[in-house]
Amino acid sequence: VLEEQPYRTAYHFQPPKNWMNVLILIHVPVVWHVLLVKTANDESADPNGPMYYNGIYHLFYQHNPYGPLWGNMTWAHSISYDLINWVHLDHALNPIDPFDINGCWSGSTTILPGGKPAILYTGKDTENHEVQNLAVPKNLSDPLLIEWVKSAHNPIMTPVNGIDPCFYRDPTTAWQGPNKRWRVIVGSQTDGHGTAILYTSEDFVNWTRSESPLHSSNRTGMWECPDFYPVSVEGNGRGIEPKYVLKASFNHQDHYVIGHYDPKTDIYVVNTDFMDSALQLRYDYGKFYASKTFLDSGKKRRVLWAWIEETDSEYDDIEKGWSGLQSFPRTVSIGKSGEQLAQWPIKEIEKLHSEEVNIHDKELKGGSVLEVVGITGSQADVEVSFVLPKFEETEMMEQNLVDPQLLCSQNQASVEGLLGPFGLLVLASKDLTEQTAIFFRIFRSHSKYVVLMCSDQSRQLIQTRKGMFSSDHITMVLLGTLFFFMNRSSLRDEVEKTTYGAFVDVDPSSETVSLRSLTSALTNMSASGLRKPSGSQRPKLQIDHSIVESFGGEGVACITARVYPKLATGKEAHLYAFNNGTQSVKISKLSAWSMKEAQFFQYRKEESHF
Ligand code: DQQ
Repeated sequence: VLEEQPYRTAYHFQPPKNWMNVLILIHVPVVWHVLLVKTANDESADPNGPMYYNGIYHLFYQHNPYGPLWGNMTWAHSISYDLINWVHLDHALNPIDPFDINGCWSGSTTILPGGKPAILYTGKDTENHEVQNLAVPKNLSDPLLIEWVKSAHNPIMTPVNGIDPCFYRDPTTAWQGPNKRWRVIVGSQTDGHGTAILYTSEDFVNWTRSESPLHSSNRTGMWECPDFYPVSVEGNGRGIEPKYVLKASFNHQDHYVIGHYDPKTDIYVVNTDFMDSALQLRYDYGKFYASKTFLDSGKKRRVLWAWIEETDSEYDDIEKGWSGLQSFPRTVSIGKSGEQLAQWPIKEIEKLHSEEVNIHDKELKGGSVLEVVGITGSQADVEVSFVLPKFEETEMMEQNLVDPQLLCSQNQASVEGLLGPFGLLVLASKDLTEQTAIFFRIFRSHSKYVVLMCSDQSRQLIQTRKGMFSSDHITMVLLGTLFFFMNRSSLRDEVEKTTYGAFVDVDPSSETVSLRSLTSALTNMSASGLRKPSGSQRPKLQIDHSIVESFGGEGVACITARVYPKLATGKEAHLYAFNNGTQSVKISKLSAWSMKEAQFFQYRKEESHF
């Protein structure tokens, strides 16, 4: 399948497509036959209602069962014992009732007292108005919770009293306040500004709108798929003091704020509001949308999923017969600064590790490229730490803090600097005609250093003094300057090749924090007593055919990119480390693993003959 479908992933969650296989799942006390059947043309979008329930992980997601483009929104349902291997079940919610006939849109699950899960979701009703609905498992003794029934009370929340029926959706997981009343928020907009409308309820069926929203912001438009949850912070000897994260999806990006929430009064006060801070806190600075977290009570962690869109054309999606991936699940917790979240691929990723390659203490001179051989370049997990030399000077950043994406676009992997660009070339063809560069550059901005992380997929005419990538691609020489026409991530013209950027762990008030995460040599250079980075601070990358997820600075700066190489597919995909700065850098350690394929099965229940 991977040969016919070079962009299908091996370990990122996707709906079934052209899979044929047989599995027997024995589930005490029932014996199930599970067969894999052929299906075609699937679209998968927002993760919905992920939950951990009675030892099983459930993932629901926005799904078009009839085609590879958005439409006919249905809640597809898959289950897993390890968040790695999945069984696709029957759809949980189909758009067939007056209150959701035009689509079962996004929502969440809540586990009610007594261990009863409930789904709250948005229905597009007969008038195309957005309303909120309730569904519960048909049979709680079914360990897989395959069938769900919609409440006879639906819709249970409607767009009245000034709520725009076209901007009213995506209820969160509900939570109980000290008075035991349930609370839930619904994404909306008021006068064009993003709003989280707050509702409360005694019985989970009758909901009352609170006078004030939980939060709103006049710096954003409509909020889709809000998420609201506590994150624990170590107090100064006062134990654990939770902060609360509010995430909202807008502008094709997932932004979050951190603040204090008083469950008695439902007053939420944020540290810095959406779009206000120079950092503009986001889960991910690449493609990552409509995300949703859940509490994994088994492993005591919060896990984050997101919809990763295609960036090829709709025509390509129709050709491929599918579109949309789910991000690899990440743990999310508060970062060391207490001001940002840190994400990391869940530990279970190690189950898929196969061949391993290690490189230690390898100097990368300016202008050099080093191939990492011995692993599957199209399907890999990579961790690397770079050590910089002692340095006196580096490039100045003109303004205090500018847009990192813009900085990355202007200073691509091939644009020589002093300290950087250095990093990895992934999904690269042997001759480097195709390559996606994940790299760092160090700038000085006034009295502090700033670490920029970029994911460079671009296709641009670029100018450089020296051509390190491929002399085949020199298109002209003008006044001693070389001009290169770089296709970078793909020779294909019709795919989007946006360059993404993020500042790594920058805390404008503390140089220590901003530099800690990258290298120990940076540590040496500073007299401010910076700590040596631990293993987990090493940048990490997950490569899976058409997706690259990169984690910098202990996971406070993450960038996900979709890449559609023409040459660098399957066995032709290579991995390189590179340095295109004038100063040498050292790889103190690089570990890379080929990744095995995760198993995906389609469930079909049959009469048992056992
Ligand atoms: N997708 C759903 C909506 C949500 C949007 C519809 C976000 O409920 O707001 O498929 O991608």
